[in-house]
Amino acid sequence: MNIVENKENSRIGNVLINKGWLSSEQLEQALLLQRQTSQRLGESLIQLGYINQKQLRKALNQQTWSRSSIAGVMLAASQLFISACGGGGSDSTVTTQVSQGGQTNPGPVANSAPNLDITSPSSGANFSDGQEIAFTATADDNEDGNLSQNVQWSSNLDGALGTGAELTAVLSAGSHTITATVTDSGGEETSQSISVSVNEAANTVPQISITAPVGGSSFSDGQSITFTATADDNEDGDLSTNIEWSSNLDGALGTGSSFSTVLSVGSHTITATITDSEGEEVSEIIIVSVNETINIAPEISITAPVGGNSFYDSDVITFTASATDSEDGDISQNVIWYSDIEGEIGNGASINVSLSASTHTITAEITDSEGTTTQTQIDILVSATHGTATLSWAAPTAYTDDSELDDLAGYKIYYGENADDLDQLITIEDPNNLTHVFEELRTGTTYYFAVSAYNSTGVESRLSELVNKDT
Ligand SMILES: [Ca+2]
Ligand SMILES: [Ca+2]
Ligand SMILES: [Ca+2]
Repeated sequence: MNIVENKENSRIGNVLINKGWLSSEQLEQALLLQRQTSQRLGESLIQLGYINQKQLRKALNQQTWSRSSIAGVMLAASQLFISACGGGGSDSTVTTQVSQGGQTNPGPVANSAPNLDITSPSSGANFSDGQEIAFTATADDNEDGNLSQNVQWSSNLDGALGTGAELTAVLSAGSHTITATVTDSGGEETSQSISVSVNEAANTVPQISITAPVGGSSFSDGQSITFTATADDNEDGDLSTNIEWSSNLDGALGTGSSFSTVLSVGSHTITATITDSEGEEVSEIIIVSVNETINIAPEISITAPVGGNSFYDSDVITFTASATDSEDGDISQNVIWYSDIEGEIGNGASINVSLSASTHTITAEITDSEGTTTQTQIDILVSATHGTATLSWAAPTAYTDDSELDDLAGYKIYYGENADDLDQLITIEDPNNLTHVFEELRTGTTYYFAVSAYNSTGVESRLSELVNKDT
């Protein structure tokens, strides 16, 4: 069939082109359709709408080699070339049929066109951008044998691809008509076309990851915060240096994979954004808090005395405290001391003080530079202490004029802490009592004592000589 067809094709095609009814491009398309459908060229031309049956008949009538017989057959059948072929598979069969129409000349035995078969890829195959595509074809020819190495490949988009039975090519993105063509030594050419699609590779969005700080982190006012992120892209590679950072409170923060800055107080939504070369943008968000600086209260402890200890009011008690502050350090020297009984009793890390007899709640108080005060308390018991003195004297027996003293009524004891001012008095209303014990004297002092006697009429003697006692 091919032999006959090709012979017919070239001649009918040329006739139609010469008549201006067909372009060479249309003829090429019709030949492609014919090969893919195994129909006759005339059928393909009519199916494609390039010519009508009338034009075809006229063209056939001009064929020199079998004009009359073909015309006769044509008139007898609607499917012209199926009838003309008669199902025969060789040139000679056609020639015989033609000769039945009265043509006695068998005609020249023409060179037959080569056969061509694209074996790979299959028509309609899809490939991705940049993918290497293997093209293979086989071609043989009755006269020339294997012509596979002569197959020439071309793309309607990319032009000539090369020559050979096997070819590898990377095609541009798009829908290609790939045509393989082989020409035999007689100049007969056979082509086959397939369509393949090369899909534009889709751009992928970049990826971004904030590595610091951890989302939800809190910072203090004024603290420098380091932000770090990585960004990469399938197409563009590492894009980390292009990361753009912003805060919903503070606006743009900077650009790059890592930087440090101080944020205003508040809850910040931090956005790191990367944009690839195709304009695809991806962001990651974290929330960080910046807190108002919180002053930490100072700490204080009373190191001496131990709470619950007992003292005498005569004791000098040493109070010691330790006070520290996160912000201010050791501020023990600022401790202020109070007694609930006596009020403020001193200030400093250590004080020495005597307290009145009572149960005292001692408060040590410290205030830091931010005005925050901390107190600590202990209770101590201060007991009163009393000096004692026992005073004894002899009873007088005579008045100063040596007359008998027979109405002695008692004694008066004058005493005090000042020898010149015995400001206290005890009256002993018993002339036979010659001793008195003092139990309520203040300790730590010197008391002075003198005694007088008085008679029943209240007349008092001179004072005895002064005696003293250290308590
Ligand atoms: Ca040939
Ligand atoms: Ca990309
Ligand atoms: Ca503080």
